[in-house]
Amino acid sequence: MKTVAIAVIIPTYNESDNIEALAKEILALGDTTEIIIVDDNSPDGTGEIADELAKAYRGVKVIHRPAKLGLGTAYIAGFKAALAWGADCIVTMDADFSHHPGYIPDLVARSQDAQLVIGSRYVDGGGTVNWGLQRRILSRGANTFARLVLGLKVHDCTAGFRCYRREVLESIELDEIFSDGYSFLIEILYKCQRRGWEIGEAPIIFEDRRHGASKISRREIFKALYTVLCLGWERIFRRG
Ligand SMILES: Nc1nc2c(ncn2[C@@H]2O[C@H](COP(=O)(O)OP(=O)(O)OP(=O)(O)O)[C@@H](O)[C@H]2O)c(=O)[nH]1
Ligand SMILES: [Mg+2]
Repeated sequence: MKTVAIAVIIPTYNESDNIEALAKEILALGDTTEIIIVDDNSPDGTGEIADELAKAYRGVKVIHRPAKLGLGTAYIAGFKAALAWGADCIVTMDADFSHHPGYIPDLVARSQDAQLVIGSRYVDGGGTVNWGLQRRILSRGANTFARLVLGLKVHDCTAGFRCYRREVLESIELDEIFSDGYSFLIEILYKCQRRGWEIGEAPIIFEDRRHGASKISRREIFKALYTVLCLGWERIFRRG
């Protein structure tokens, strides 16, 4: 079988306690994997740690951006670099160990049958641990809302642990995506479904972050709500 070139994109903002251990676990998965860290000038020195990793390991690349420009645009920068590098599969994941690297081989294997595979908390065998009631309600509510308004078929629309086949990203005008933050995940999923790509879900257990603080603000939640409503509006007027 042809070897699959895998790029793993990790957006980081203040992940100095996580990034080194995570990168080492991913590198241990095999030498066809390239890690692309997209750091937004983290004040805690994550970018410098990433540079050290890039010096020590051929499979690590770093994209430095001047300031916190948002999760969505960080993914886009990573996607462009991964496509230019020649990746067949592009995996996205958080830096905080909520997305365990041990699931990467399963996501990649399933991407032979579905062009986009979501590491899903909301299918049989998936779930969350150490999540408070408020967090559970927020996540479930966001998913139900996005599914209803946009007709999304997958059960975990806000998951950041994904494996995209190269052709999926090539089919989307990345620069036309208007979400710069967390709602990027819903917007690109919606575009993938509209393009007719096969989208699968693989169960994952999502663990609360090991170190550091969450970057989801109230503002990001309202922006996500707004994005879903805008896309829903567009869906009504551009049916089909
Ligand atoms: N480059 C970049 N990375 C970001 C930005 N915002 C968040 N991140 C990273 O994106 C990933 C997801 O952010 P988190 O704060 O962990 O969000 P979350 O996992 O949905 O929330 P928690 O469960 O509370 O951790 C982490 O690796 C962050 O460091 C950003 O503006 N720029
Ligand atoms: Mg997280």
